Amino acid sequence: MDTQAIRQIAEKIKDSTRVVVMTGAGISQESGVPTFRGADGLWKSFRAEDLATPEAFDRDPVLVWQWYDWRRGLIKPLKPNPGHYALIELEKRIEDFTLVTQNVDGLHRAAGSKNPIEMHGTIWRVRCLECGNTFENREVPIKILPKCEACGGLLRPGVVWFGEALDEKILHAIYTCLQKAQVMLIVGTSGMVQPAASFGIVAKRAGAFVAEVNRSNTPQSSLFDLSIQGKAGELLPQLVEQVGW
Ligand code: BV8
Ligand code: ZN
Repeated sequence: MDTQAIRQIAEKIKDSTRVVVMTGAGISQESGVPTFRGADGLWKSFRAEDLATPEAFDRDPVLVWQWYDWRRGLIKPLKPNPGHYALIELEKRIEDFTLVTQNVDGLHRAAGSKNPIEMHGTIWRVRCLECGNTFENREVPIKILPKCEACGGLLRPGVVWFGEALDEKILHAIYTCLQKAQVMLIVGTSGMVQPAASFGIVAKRAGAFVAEVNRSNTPQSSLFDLSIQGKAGELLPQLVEQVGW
């Protein structure tokens, strides 16, 4: 455990009022949610291009819904882990704290995060392709193919697929907080998916101290001020303790 590095980040956080944290699938791994590209990867038996795209849904909505239904069933009983809860502590104590997550599992909200920016949406919301109605749906299993109660139209998962643009307002909010951040933590992401993968550099160029928390080195590790290796569920609570509020 790199205590020196944790101490260094803790000092930066202690002296800051504007902190942004971005998380990826790695922060949910210790809750039992398979990551996307790791050995236990969700993608293991499927390729992203096969399922998490609008073309795939047009081609075979039943297969795509079977995959999401399987993931929802997997995630439903899972609980946040100490890594999620450590971020709640930061949220409580830092004047201007923003949590951005690539994850669609809903575990940050379940842990009590007040206003996580779920930039890729959430697996617990659905959207009607006919009337655009979006609403929460936690049915497991979900009836395939699910239909809109309002208009009978086909529902799709309320997530952002590859090849789909992110919500403009969400992107604007993210870039605004990246521009003013004094510290950015990047937790549990392989840095493979854009535009999320560029956020660390955007914050760094705007003057933030950027630290990566990941079980292993990533292609981006050398771009940041610090990169500490270890499990988010262990390192983040240590970091909060080190700040010593
Ligand atoms: C867009 C929702 C433009 C769906 C997801 C070529 C170059 C650049 C970009 C592109 C390109 N070709 C295509 C693109 C664009 C594409 C993209 O980036 N593709 C990649 C694959 C190359 N991006 C898009 O399409 C985005 N939209 O660009 O729009 C546009 C503009 C106008 C008009 C039209 C289009 C939209 C991308 C959103 C995709 N949706 N999710 C769903 O989940 O079903 S992305 C998906 O990947 C998840 O959200 C996930 O969170 C995310 C990123 O993965 P990670 O979170 O990093 O997970 P991964 O498994 O990879 O890594 C886990 C990490 O955790 C590892 O590093 C591991 O070491 C670590 N770890 C594991 N355990 C722990 C741990 N760390 C700490 N503790 C632990 N215990
Ligand atoms: Zn509808």
